[in-house]
Amino acid sequence: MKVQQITLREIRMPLVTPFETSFGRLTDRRILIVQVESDGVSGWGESVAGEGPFYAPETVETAWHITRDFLWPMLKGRDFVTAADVWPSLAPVRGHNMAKGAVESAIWDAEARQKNIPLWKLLGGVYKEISCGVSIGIKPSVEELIATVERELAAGYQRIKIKIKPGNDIAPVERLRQQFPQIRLMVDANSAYRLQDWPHLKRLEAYYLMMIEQPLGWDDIFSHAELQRKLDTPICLDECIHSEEHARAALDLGACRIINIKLGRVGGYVPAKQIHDLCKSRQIPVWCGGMLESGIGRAHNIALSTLENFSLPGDVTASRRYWTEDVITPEVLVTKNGTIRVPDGPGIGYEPRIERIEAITARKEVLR
Ligand code: OSB
Ligand code: MG
Repeated sequence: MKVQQITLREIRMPLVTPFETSFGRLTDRRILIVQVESDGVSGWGESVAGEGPFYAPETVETAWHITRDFLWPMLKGRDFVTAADVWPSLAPVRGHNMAKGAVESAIWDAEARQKNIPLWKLLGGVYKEISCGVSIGIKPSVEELIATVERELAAGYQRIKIKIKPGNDIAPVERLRQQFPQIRLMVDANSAYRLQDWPHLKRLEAYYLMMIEQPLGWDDIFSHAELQRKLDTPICLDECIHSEEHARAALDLGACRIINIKLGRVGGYVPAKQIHDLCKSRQIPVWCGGMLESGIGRAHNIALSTLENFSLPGDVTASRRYWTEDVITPEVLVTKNGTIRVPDGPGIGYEPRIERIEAITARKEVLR
């Protein structure tokens, strides 16, 4: 398969409610959408690069620059046997996984559409329905947090993750546990703590959390190993894991017992599957993380979540939790049991709404 053209679009989407993490508060999203043309078929991908370099070093601007000036020249004119050959061909570019992941996943979508099969089947997925949890941002008050958790549980979601930061951690977790003694509960610190905070983090163990996600430095696997030795609660790594090599290091060092996989953070389906397979061989469960994606990224997360070792509920949720109007049809829906039924249409299984996308496009560039 050849890629004849790539269209880059930056779309703007206001969030239904602001999303606050230990690294910032977000009200509107800027999202880079990638449309590839391959042998008469369009494939779609989404970069999870943020508005600023606060979750990871990449931004919308860097992803645009790297895609236009480096990735596209490496792909142009090449003939790939399958989308799986794309990722190794981008290896000369170091890092910039969010740029790579958007392009690579779009080409996987194109291949599945050319073969007229669902992407999840092309990937070797096994689940027809995936389990969903929610990620809840830091709220102005514990009352508001409790009300939000109540609403998400009523909607059927199978596990609750709340964002924490120093000064906003033990108290909300304690209150949630009093109110909901039975739920599957976890926290995500987005790298807000230091290793010397370990006695404080240890206090969270009173509330039998499923896991503590990314408590320490975004690129500090080593300190997580020391922290995990001090905790009984499993650590889940997110920010730290950019490749199969990182996953191997983390597991060999004992830095975590669970890994969150995000397509964009690792650079696409090929590295995501490598990490998935490695974890499976070590009996380490994985789950699919989310990055406040539009429907296109959401659809890719659903496809990825069908791989066998995605055995814990992911942060993959209904479109309407984030958007009044999504860019795909149908929108992503969640069942009363907190699951998403995996679509059977070709490619990502949802159709991009091109007029809607065009209407919210702030800039566009066609690479030929
Ligand atoms: O750490 O998982 C994270 C959103 C933006 C950046 C980082 C993270 C998140 C989330 C949101 O937790 C998950 C979602 O998309 O629902
Ligand atoms: Mg996280």
